[in-house]
Amino acid sequence: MKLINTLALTAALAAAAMTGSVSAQAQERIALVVKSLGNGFFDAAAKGAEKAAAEIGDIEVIYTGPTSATAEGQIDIVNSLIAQNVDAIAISANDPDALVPVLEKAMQRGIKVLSWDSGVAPEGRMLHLNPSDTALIGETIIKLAADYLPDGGDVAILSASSTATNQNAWIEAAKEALPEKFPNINLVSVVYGDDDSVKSTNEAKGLISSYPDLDAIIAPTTVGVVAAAQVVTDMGKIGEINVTGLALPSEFKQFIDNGASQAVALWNPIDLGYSAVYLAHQLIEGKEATAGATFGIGEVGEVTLDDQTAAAMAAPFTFDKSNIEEFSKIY
Ligand code: RAM
Repeated sequence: MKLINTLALTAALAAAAMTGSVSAQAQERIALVVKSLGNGFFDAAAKGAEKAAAEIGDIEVIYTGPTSATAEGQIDIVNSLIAQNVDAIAISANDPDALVPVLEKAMQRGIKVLSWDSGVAPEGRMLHLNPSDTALIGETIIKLAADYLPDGGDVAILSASSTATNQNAWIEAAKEALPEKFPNINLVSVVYGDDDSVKSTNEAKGLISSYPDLDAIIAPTTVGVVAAAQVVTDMGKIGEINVTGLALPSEFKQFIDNGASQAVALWNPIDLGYSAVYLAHQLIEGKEATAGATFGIGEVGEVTLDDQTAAAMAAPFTFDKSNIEEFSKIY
C-alpha cells in the first residue's frame, strides 16, 4: 500500500514538474520594500536579493517601493503585499514608528517581517539588519571630513528624510562622537533632502549660501552626496568645500575624479539585499528570531541577533582616488 502511494506520488510530482507547478507551489515570495524607487543604492541591493534567491532556489523577489521616500507610500505598498499574501516583507523603512501598525497586521496574518538598512521599531518586525555598527558609521562620517581639516572647521550635514531611522541614528552617533573625538569640528547645521535629487540640490545650495565659511558637506545618503557634489562642482567651490559621506562608487567616482570630494565610505549594498533574502528565507522556514540566535547569510557569513533582535553586517569601507575606479564597476 505504502509502495503504491509512493509510486502514485512520484508520478504526480513528475507530471507537476513537467507543467512547472511543483516549483510554483514551493515558491516563497519575498517582498523587498525600499525607501523609494529610482535609487541606485536600492537597485544594487535588489541585485543581491536576486542573487540570494537564485542560490536558495524557488524564491520570487518582489522589488517594490514608493516613488518618493515617504512612510505613507510604504504603508500603501505593505497593505497591498498583505492582500497578495506574500511570505515575507523585508523593508528599509522611511519612519521607525509609522510603519508599525501595518507591519503588525502583516505579522498577524502570518507574514514574516524584517527590516534592513533603515529599521522599524522592534514591535513592527521580527529582526533588523543594520549595514554596520551605528556608532562606527556616525564616527566615520565625521572622520571623513575631519581627515582633510587638520585645523578643524565648519561642517554641515545633508541628510535623507527627517524621519529616516538609519540617517537619524547615524547623525545622533556623529553628534556624540564630535565633542570628544573631533573637538575642532563644528557642526553648523543639519538639513534634509528626502533622498530626492532636486530637494537635495536645493538644500545643498541653501547651506552654501547660509554658511559662507563652510568647509565640508557630509551627506550620509547616496542620493544627497551626489547632489551636494554636483552643486559644489557647478558653483565652482571645488577645493573650498569638500563633499563627503556615504556614496555609491558607481555614481560618485566622477566627484572623486574632479576633486569635489577627497573620500567617501559605504558598505556593499549588494551584500545587504542578499543578506536580507537569506534572513527572510530562514524566518519563512520557521527559524525563531530571538536574541542570541545566529542566522547564516550565505557567502556573506553569519550574524547573531542582539537583545533588540538586531544585527550588523560589516564595517564601512572608504573609497578615494586609489580604489574608487575598481569599486565603481561593482556597485
Ligand atoms: C540612501 C538611502 C539608504 C542609505 C544609503 C547610504 O541610498 O537613504 O537608506 O543606507 O543612502
